[in-house]
Amino acid sequence: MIKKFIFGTPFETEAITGGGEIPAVRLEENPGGIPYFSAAVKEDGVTLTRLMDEGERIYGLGENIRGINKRGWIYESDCTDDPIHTEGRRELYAAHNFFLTEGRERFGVFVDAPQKVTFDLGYGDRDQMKVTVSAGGFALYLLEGDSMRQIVREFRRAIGRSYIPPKWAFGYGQSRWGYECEADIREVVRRHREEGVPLDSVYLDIDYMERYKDFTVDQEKFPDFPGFVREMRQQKIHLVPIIDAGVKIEEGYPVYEKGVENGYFCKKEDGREFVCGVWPGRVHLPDVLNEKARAWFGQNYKILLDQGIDGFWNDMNEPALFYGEDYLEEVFEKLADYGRQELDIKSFFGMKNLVLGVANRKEDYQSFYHESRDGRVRHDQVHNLYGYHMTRAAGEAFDSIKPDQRILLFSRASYVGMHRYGGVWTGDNSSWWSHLLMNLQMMAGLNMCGFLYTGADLGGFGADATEDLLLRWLELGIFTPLMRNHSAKGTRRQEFYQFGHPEDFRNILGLRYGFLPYLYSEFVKAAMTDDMMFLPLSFVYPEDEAAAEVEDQMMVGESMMIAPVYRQNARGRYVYLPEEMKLYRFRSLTSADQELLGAGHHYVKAELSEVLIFVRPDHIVPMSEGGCSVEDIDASRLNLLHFVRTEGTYELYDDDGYRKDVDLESGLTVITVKADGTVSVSGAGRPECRLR
Ligand code: MIG
Repeated sequence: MIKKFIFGTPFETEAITGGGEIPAVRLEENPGGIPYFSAAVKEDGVTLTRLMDEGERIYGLGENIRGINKRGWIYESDCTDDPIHTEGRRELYAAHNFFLTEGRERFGVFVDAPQKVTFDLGYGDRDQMKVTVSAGGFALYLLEGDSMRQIVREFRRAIGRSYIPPKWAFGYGQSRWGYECEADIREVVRRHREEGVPLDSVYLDIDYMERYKDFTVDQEKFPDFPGFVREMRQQKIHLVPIIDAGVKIEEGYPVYEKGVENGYFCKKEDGREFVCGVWPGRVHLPDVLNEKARAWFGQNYKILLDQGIDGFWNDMNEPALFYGEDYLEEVFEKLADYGRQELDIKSFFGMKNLVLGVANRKEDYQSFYHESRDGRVRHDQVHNLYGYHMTRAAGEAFDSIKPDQRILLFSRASYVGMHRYGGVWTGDNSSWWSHLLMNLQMMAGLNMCGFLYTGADLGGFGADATEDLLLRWLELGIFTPLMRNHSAKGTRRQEFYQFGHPEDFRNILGLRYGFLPYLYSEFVKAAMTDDMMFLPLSFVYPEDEAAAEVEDQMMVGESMMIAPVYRQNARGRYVYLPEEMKLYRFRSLTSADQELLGAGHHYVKAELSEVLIFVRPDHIVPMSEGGCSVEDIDASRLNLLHFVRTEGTYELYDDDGYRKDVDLESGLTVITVKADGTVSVSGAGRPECRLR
């Protein structure tokens, strides 16, 4: 059951597809009409307040810091480029305004508002929930249902089907901000292939471009780019270039010139283009909220598609501003003043903060406009939609340019609705053990908000990784749909071959390719049925009070649970089993031991390069025999992990990995295992299945 409430004149975000059919109650006319909350309308926004009961738990809010249960902190939806993801942060790159609460009452809330929204979930007052939407109109949806999972499904149905990437995008990707030229990339590929460590993609960060200009390729570093893309494809490698939001201001650069000619960039109040600084130096921001500008920006991706590229990542689209040009001039004037003074404590910090304050400045976001379908709108009022519509620009263009082929696409900034066009990576995390755990915890919230194709920078982006951190992180990463090792310029390099034990990496990553049929099947099924692929234990075992408190384990699809090790020097960990399960402890794809564990708490051993999975009763996990790339996987021979007491059935989905018109029914193979060990297979494919 969905109920809709509106306040003022909400900006149409297009997060909800078909929202027009849901009758809406006007909050102004009926402020007491909203169940569960009391509403207070003030000039600077509307606050909804509600008393929580003691045991109430809150899930959702997508990409955010802290635990699976979000209670006890204050979160802000205000897409921000800030690479320090510590426990004190309130906002990251995304605005995922959906949460659900489970206590004496159970309901979901989606705040459809593109401006800043604050979710105080027991921060100001530990018993109170306060949702504040800053000035401007908004729509609010309340969802009720018999279970948390059902509420999520209902929400997901309302926001439309999640993006499905090509199958190769489930392979391992190696990335590094700092791969400069062909030779750097060849080296990455050669090392993986030589050591038999699987690899499907290498990412091109900003250095591939000519002076950081979108849709260009540096001719000196890549003299024959299409030829190089082909060479990589022959090695079964996909190159995935980055696209930044800002377009360099440079005479003779067609993207810039076309944009100016047609008025496709964001403008200031005086009608002149807003100028800010990002990697290319001075840039304009494409007005992706303007339909025509969006279509134009999207068509530019064709320049790279035509050279053989079939995947992209969109960056800096909060949008991140190193500085706004007008303000920078003021800053320089003030600095000149400081330069004439002898600095005391006050003036020194004044100067320091002045300089630090030029980036992502609130007033700069208030100084430019979009030409949306609903007319002119000031950026800060729709700030959280920018990354969404930039990615939508690409996604819509792909539909017209490549109607029959899935193109990989994911973004840094996002809003609910973007999940239909692409995935997200979770931005500039750090090589910290706490971020390994955070990666796991975020998965559920992201899934709830429609983001299924998602993952973190494995090994951590900022700071220096150690070998054990990377190994442990990959042991989680082999289950996340987006599986990419990425790191920042200036940090310790973290390709597997920077460390001394290639066999460990070969074994762990090899397992991903073993699990791939299952992971791909679970992913597509989740997308097609508006379901989650990563579920907190409490979503599957709602009656189990101990399961509700588990913050470091996750259900992955219908058959298995994972419990990664996220502490340095640990050689095992405690796990909680809501029911009896079969533990498979993998040392490699071909070597695993099995153990039956009863419901309850257990200490389980997990040496540094061992991967544990827990199979649920009467469930099956089909595994392939691996491969060094996704296309090498032999889907016709499967080994079944199984824990069958009476009978277990698994519906395995598979397809060619490219077709856009996914049809679940026609791609399903039904695999049944009986207690006596008989295996039967029917449906689409007829893989040869053996028990393991
Ligand atoms: O301000 O392109 O999150 O993945 O390597 C840094 C360089 C810009 C931020 C992205 C990161 C990428 C980096 N970018």
